Parts: sequence; structure tokens; C-alpha cells
Amino acid sequence: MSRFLRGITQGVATVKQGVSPLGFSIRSSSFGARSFHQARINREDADLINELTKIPETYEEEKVVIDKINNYISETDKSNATRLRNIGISAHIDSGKTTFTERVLYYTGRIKAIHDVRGRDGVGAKMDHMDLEREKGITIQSAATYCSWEKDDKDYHFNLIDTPGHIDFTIEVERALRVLDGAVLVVCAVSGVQSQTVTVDRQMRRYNVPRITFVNKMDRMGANPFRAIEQINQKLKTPAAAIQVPIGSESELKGVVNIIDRVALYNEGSQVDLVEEKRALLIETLADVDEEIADIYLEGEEPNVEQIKGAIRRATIARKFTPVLMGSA
Ligand SMILES: Nc1nc2c(ncn2[C@@H]2O[C@H](COP(=O)(O)OP(=O)(O)OP(=O)(O)O)[C@@H](O)[C@H]2O)c(=O)[nH]1
Ligand SMILES: [Mg+2]
Repeated sequence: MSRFLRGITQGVATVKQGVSPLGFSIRSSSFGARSFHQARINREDADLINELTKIPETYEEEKVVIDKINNYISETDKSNATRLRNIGISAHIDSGKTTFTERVLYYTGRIKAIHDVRGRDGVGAKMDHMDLEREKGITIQSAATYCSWEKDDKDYHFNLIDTPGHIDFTIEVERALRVLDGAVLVVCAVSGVQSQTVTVDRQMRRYNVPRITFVNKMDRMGANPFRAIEQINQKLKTPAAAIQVPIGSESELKGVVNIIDRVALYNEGSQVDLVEEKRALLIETLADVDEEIADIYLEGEEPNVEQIKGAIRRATIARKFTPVLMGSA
């Protein structure tokens, strides 16, 4: 949503010279896939928006402005935007961002075959499209693609941006972050939070980007998603809790159980104890960052599935929490 602010403040900056007694006029300030159509703004609102020379730091500050800006967006633009999101994939080098993006493309039907980054077939990943990227097996340039997902008979559209993890190309990450609505922070289950993860985390904070976390490489020897989650809490100082637990581990990894609905994604193995333990931890973490869950928790009751999902959504958007998923790309 922070793109909204930048877009409108830029819009105001552009029309600032042409102040008329009737107020300001913002003409189609477009950024990314969204655009504002011509809208009249009265002087008081324009003054308020003008005060926003800096990006608000907290979600609460940002929300006031977003609500204000919402008044100037046409209903068509609003409804178009509800099912469209720009999502970035960011993390430290070699954590599997490109592989993750490729799998999303494969399972949403955008590409027909899986080719690994340094696969034996030598084809390489679609997202690493430059010759040098394929030769070295690393991402150099951010690359954008899109995919669609149908849910409840509605089509959702995602623009995905795969960013490089190498510190030398960090400017590419900055460029991508500016247009993101949300991001997936990929963390390796074996090496956990690295110094570059801390850098990426700082960049995401600077651009007010909410994120979910994916603990990748769960099939590798020494994989421990809970240690990685502990590091996100400690090193990144972001309240984080698992919303999935693995079925099996390392080479025996069979799938994951969604601990909110208590549903196994690949129905093998029994993880009942672990599900209950991590579910309790998830609710406890949410109670720290969300008022509704805190009230339910303090009354000694258990929130229902809808309440948990609602709290995860609110706290993630407000950048107070990151839900952690896991698997092997
Ligand atoms: N075992 C295992 N290997 C993986 C997994 N995900 C990625 N890899 C491998 O890890 C290596 C790096 O993967 P990439 O997808 O290129 O990583 P990246 O984060 O895009 O790397 P940069 O863009 O260079 O920062 C490749 O050899 C992948 O095949 C996984 O879940 N399990
Ligand atoms: Mg890559």
C-alpha cells in the first residue's frame, strides 16, 4: 500500500505548480499496474497529502493516509486492484528464490516443465533469463513474471518479482521493493538467518513491505525450521510463528500439516503432538500482536479458524508479524 502514498505524493508534487483557486487536480499518476484517473482534490486534503513528504513509519500512520487516498480512486480501479498484487521474492544468496518462483510458475500452470537452476539438463531456470545468469547459476537482475490463481470462482493475479541474493546486486532488490505490495522472505532451513537476510529485512522495513516467510530446503540434511523461526524472532526482531509443520524431515520429508485447520497437505505420517504444540505457540504469538486474539486468549478461550486467519492477515499487513510456511522448492 505504500506505493499508493508515493504515487499520490508524487502526483501532488507534479501538479503543485499549477495551484488553482478551485483546488488541485491529479492527472493519471500511474505506478506499476495501478493508476489514478483524474480526480479533484480540495485544498485541505491537498495540504494534508502535501505534509506527507516522508513515508509514514507505522501502519497506523499509513492507514490514515490510505483511507484518505481511497476517496480519490475510482470504483473500477478499486475493484481491479482487489485481486491484483505485486509480490517480491527476496532472501540471501542461494536460499532458493529462483527455484521457489519457478515452482510457483509450474504449479499455477504458467510453465510446463521444471528445470533446475543448475540442473543436469543444462536448460536452467526460466527466471534466470540472461546467459550469464544461466552460466553462473545465480540471479543478477530482478525479473518479473505473472501468474493467476483461481479461488472461489474468482481469478487472482500475481506479478512475481524474483530478486538477486548477492550483495553486489542489492540495488536490484531496492528497485523491486519500491513497487511491492508484499514479499516472501525465503530462509534456508539449514543455514537459517544470514547477514544478507538481515540486510533484506532492513530493506523491506524501509519500504514498509509486509511479508510472509518460507523456510526452504526442508529436504536437506540438518534442516530445522524451528531454529530458523527462532532466529527470525531474535535476529530480525519480527514476531514469527509457524503455520505449518513438516511431515518427516530431511530426505524423508513427506509434506506439511497446516496447523490452523489441522489439515495435512500430503496425507502421510502423524504429527498430532507437534501440530498442537505449534498451534498453541501460534495463538500465543498472535495474542502479543493482535488485540482480538489477545482478548480471547486472556479469557482462556481458543480462537476459531476464522479468527486466527483474520488475525494473521491483520498483523501481517500491519507488519507486526510474519507467518512462516515451510517446504522444499
Ligand atoms: N535440496 C534442495 N535444493 C534446493 C532447494 N531449493 C533450491 N535448491 C538448490 O539451491 C541452489 C540455489 O537455488 P536458486 O533458486 O538459484 O537460489 P537463489 O536464491 O535464486 O540464488 P541467487 O538468485 O543467486 O541469490 C540450486 O542449486 C537449487 O537447485 C530445495 O528446496 N532443496
Ligand atoms: Mg536466483
